[in-house]
Amino acid sequence: MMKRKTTILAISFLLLFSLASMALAEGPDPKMPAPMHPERSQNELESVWLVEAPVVDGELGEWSGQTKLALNGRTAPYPGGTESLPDADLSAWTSVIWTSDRVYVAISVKDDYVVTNARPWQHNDMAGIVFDVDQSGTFSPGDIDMTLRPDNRLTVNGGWPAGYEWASKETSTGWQGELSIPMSQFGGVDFLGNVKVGFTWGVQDNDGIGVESWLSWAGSDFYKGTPENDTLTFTNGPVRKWVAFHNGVDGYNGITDSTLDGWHAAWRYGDRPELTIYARNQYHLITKFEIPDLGPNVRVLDAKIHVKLTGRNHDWNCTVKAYRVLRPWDEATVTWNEAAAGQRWTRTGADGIGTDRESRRIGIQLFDTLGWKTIDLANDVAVDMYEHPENNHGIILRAEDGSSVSYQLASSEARTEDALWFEVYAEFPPGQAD
Ligand SMILES: [Ca+2]
Ligand SMILES: [Ca+2]
Ligand SMILES: [Ca+2]
Ligand SMILES: [Ca+2]
Repeated sequence: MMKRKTTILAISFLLLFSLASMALAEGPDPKMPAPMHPERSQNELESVWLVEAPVVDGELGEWSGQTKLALNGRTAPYPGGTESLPDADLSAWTSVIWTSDRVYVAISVKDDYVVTNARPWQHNDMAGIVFDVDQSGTFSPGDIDMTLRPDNRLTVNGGWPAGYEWASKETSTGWQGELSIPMSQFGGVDFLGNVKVGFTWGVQDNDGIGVESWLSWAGSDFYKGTPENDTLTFTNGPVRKWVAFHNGVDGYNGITDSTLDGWHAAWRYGDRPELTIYARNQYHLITKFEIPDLGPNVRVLDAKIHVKLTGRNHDWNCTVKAYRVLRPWDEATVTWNEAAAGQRWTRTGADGIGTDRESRRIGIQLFDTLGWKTIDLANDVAVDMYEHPENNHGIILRAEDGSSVSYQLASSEARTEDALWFEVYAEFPPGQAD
C-alpha cells in the first residue's frame, strides 16, 4: 500500500516538473499531444472579398460583420490541457478578408497583463499568423510567416515587413491590431476562383515572468507552418473579363478617330472610313474611346485597342507607338494644325509635349503584315481613363521610324467587322458580371 502511494507521488512530481519546464521553455514543446476540442468547430476559415478595404489603424470597427476564428483554452488544439486557461488571461480572435490589392488580417487578444519589453523580444506578448501559400505543410519560400506585437511591431518571415501596413495597440482588456499584405507577396496568386492556402495562427502570453501560455490554431507551434496547417479559402472574389466596344454595337458610339496629315495640314479626316499612318512621322492617327460606366465598384485594369491594317505602300515594317493626348479635340474638325476649329495645337501634329500629348510611350506594336493588330495600353492609363473620364482625350499613334512606309487602317466609320475597336479588362464585384 505505502509503496504504491509513493509511486503515484513520484509520477505527480514528474508531471509537475515537466509542466514547469514547459512554462520556462523558449517555445512550445513540439511533442505535445494534439487533441481536437469539441468547441473547435472550424478548421477551414473563409476569407471573403470586399470592395472596400478596412483602414489599418488598429481600430477594429470595420470587422464587426466578419467571420471570426476564436482561439481560447477550449478551442485551441495546441497545446493540450489548456481548457482551464481563463479567457481574460489569454484568448483571441482573428479574421481575414481580402480586396483585389491586399489581404487584411485583424487580431484581437484578451490578456490581463500586456508585456512588450521582454528580453529576448521573442518572449513578448505576440500573435503569429502563417499563410502556407503552397500548402506544403511547412514553411517554404513564398509563404508568409508574421508576428504582430501589442507595441505596433510586425515581423514578416523574421525580417522587415516591406510593403505591409500594420497598426496595433493595447486595450483595456488586452491588445489588438490589424495588418495588410500586398497581393504581390502571395507569389502571383490572385485568389480569384476560391483559392485555398494553408493557415494557422496563435497567441503567446507573457504576464511578467516569461512565456506562460500560448495557444495555437493548428500545429504544435504558434508561429510556424506545420504539417497540421488548417486551410483558409479566399472566397466571393470578383470576376475579371475583357469587355469589347464597337461603334454601332449595343448602342455604343464612343469611339472617335481621325488622321493628322502633315502634307495637308488643314485637311479634315474625321468622317473617313480609312486612317493613315506614315513612318516619316508625317501622318498620325488620333483616336479617343470613351469608357462607359460599367456599374458600381467596377474597376478597369487594362485596355487594348484593335486596328485592322487594310493597305500599305511598301511591304515594309514600321513600329507604331501610342501616346496619351492631353487636350480635347474634335473629330469633325481636327487637323494637323488644329485640335478643333480655331484651336491650334501647341505644336503642329499634336506634338506639344505636356500640352498636346505626353512624351511617355504607353503602347507599341509592329506593323508588319496586313490584318488585325492589337496595341496593349499601359494599365495605369486604362485605370485613369476610366476613373477620370474628364482626362481621357484618347491617344495618338505615331510611326517614328523615318522610313517611307505608310499603312492604311479601317477607322471607326468603316464596316463594323473592320472598324477600329477597343476593349477593357474590368473587374466586377461578384454577381455583377452578367
Ligand atoms: Ca481599422
Ligand atoms: Ca495573460
Ligand atoms: Ca501578457
Ligand atoms: Ca473618325
